[in-house]
Amino acid sequence: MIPQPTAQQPLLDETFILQADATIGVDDPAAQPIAERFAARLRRSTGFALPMQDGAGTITLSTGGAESLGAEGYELRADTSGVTITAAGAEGLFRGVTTLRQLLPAKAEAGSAQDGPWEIAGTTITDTPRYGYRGVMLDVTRHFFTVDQVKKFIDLVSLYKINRLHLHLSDDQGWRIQVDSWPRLTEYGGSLQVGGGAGGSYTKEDYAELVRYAGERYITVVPEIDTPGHTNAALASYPELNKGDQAPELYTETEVGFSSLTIDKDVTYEFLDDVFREVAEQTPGDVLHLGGDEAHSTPHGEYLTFVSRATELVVKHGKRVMGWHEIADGELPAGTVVQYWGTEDPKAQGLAHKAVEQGATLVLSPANRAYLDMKYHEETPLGLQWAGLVSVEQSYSWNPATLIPNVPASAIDGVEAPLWTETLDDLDKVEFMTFPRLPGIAELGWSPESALDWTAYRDRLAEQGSRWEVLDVNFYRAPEIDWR
Ligand code: NGO
Repeated sequence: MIPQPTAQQPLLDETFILQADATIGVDDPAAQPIAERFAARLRRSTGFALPMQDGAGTITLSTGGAESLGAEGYELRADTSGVTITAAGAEGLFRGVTTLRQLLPAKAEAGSAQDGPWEIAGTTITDTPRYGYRGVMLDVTRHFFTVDQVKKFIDLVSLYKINRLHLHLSDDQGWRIQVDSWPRLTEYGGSLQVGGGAGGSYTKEDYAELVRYAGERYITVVPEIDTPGHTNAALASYPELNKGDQAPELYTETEVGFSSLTIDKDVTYEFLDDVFREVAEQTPGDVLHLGGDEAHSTPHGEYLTFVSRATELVVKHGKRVMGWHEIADGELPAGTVVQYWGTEDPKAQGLAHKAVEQGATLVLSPANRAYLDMKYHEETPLGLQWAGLVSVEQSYSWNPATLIPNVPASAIDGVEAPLWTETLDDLDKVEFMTFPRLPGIAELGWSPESALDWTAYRDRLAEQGSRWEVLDVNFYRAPEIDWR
C-alpha cells in the first residue's frame, strides 16, 4: 500500500471475501456520494449489484468516530464479517476508501467484469497524515491539457491521497484561464503553446468543473498566475502592460526569465486586481499562488516593490499568498506559503529561512527530488535535466523535516511534486513522468517518518504496477523495481 498507513496490524485467521450479496452501508448523507462512487467502480469490475443501505452494510462507512485522527484520518477494519471505515467526517472516509481500493485486488479497478475472488487479508488500520499539504502541480501553459485530461490526472493522483492540485495557469507561452475584464488574455494570449501549435484555455465553466471534480475527491485547487516574470502571454495581449506600450509577439519556445510586468505603471496593478479578483471568486481554497519565480528581467529593487503590492492585492481578495521561494526576499503578509524549489543551494535555503523568519510556512518541492519533469536517467526521451537526473530512489529518499537545515517542524506545511510540461504534449507523456515518482512524494507527505525506507517502499511500489496496467496508465517501468 502507498502511502504506508500510520499503523497497520494483521488479523490472523480473518479474511474478508466480497460476495455477490454484499451491501454498502452509510450512516451519513455527507458520505453518500463517496460510497456511491466506490460502489459504482466495484459494480463494474465484480458484476455484483452492491446495493446501498442506510447504516451498517457488508462494507460500512461511518462518521462520528476516530475524531482524534483529524479531518483526514480514519480507522479501517477488515475481517471475515465485513469492512468498516470510521472517520470524523466525509473527508476521512474518502481517504479510508482510497486505502480500501488498494487493499482489494488490482482487478477491482477494471472497467469491465472480472473473475473473483475478491479477498482482503484481515487487518486493522489507524491512519492520519504527517502533513496537511500534499500537492501535485500541472503546468497547463507550456502545453495545454483539456478538462477531461486533467480529470484523468486528478483520478490517478487521488489514489495516493494527494489533497492539493496546483494549476500553473499563466506563463510566457500561454494564458489559460478566462478573465472577463481582460478577454484578450485567453482569446489571443492563450491561442498557442510550445512548438507553435494551437493552445487553449479554460472558460469559467471549465475551471468551475475542475474545481468541483477535484473537490469531490477532496483535492483543493491552488491556482497560479505567475508574476512579474513569465508573463509574455499577458504582455503580448495588452500593449499597455509593457514599457513603451509596445506588445511583444506571442512566444512558443522554452527560455525563461525574459519577460516582466512593468512595475511602476498603475495599470499593472489594475490588471492584477481584476485578475486576482476573478480567479479568487472562483476558487473555494484559501490560497492563491502569484508565482514570483525567475524574474530575471525585473530589477531587484522593483521586484521587492512588486512583491509588496501584488501580495496586498491577493490578500485584498480574501486569499492567502503562495509564491515560489524568491518572494521571501520581499515583505510577506501573514499566512503566506512559500514554495521551495531549490536544490541544495545556499541562496535558496537562505530564502527559505527568510520566509520562516517572517512567519511564512513552507511547501517543499526540491527540484532535484520532487520535480516530475526531470529525466529519470540520461536516455529518458522526455523531460529536462537542469536539476540533475531524478531516479525513483532519488525522488523518494529524502526527509521533508531535514531537507533545509534549521527549519522548525512547525514551519513545514508539506510537499508538492511539480510537473512542468515544456516537453510533454499529451497525457501519456504526463503519466510517464508522474508514475512511478508521484506516489513516493505522496508517501513522504502522508506516512510517518518511521515508515520511510527505500527497500520496503520498493517492494510496495512494485505492486502498484498491476494497478496501473488495469487503469491504463503509461508508467515508466523503472528497472530498479521488480514489477509484479
Ligand atoms: C523552473 C521554472 C519553470 C520551468 C521549470 C522546469 C520554476 C519554479 N520556474 O521552476 O518555469 O518550467 O523550472 O523544470
